Amino acid sequence: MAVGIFDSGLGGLTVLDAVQKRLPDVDFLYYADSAHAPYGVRDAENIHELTRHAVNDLWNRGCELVILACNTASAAALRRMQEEGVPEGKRVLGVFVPLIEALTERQWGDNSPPREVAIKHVALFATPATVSSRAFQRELAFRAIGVDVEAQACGGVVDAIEDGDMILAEALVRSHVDALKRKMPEPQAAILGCTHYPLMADTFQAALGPTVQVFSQGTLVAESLADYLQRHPKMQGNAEGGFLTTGKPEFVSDRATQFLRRQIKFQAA
Ligand code: DGN
Repeated sequence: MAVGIFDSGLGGLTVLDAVQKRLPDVDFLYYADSAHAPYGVRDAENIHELTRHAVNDLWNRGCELVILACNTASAAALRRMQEEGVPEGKRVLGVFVPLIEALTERQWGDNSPPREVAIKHVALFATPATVSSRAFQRELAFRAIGVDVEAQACGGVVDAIEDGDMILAEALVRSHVDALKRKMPEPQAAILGCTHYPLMADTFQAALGPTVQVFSQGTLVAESLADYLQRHPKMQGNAEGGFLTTGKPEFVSDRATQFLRRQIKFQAA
């Protein structure tokens, strides 16, 4: 029994880590499309194609529920995949809704009309593809009115983190926060809308200042998933847990072990 977790590469391991801590009795089948990562600089059509292929693979391996841990894939592909229709008994969910529910203090599955919320000025930090999709703003508009979102495309941060160059990653984060503040001097909240950014949460918080509430995804997704599985226990499916990659398994295992600081062994997808 395993829930599928899809990411373009290793970043989704931050989400996996959080859901495993929250749900220690649930198995997960993690799928990294390392051969095509990063997605953040690809066009929406290509991201949709790659995401659909990977999600189909996870469904065919017996996962009933697949979480798109990748924001870029959630932004470019999720709504379209849901509209195209998913096979009977299968589900695919993304990472934006738990974030937006936390921001708007709405309950999971609350489909009432959009309403006024307390936080009015929100900074969104994400990859260029997520920012240009405007998917976060679209989803937010279904649930809240009067919220002003200023988005900052954080080019280079994912690559710096994946290369283990944290000094460069920190410098880039600071310069992206400065750029955001030139457009929105006093954000009340900041959304870290990329799998990799929780690893830089302290740098974001320091650059933004102590009054800004920083929302990261891992724990929010974990809470939403725990709630969902309690109501839909059969969605745990009948796949075996583990780690799959479209890249070279040994290379990806080494990088993943460094990234998460625990031993991880990937197999070829
Ligand atoms: N996983 C991607 C995201 O959350 O946007 C970041 C990595 C990438 O493919 N650019």
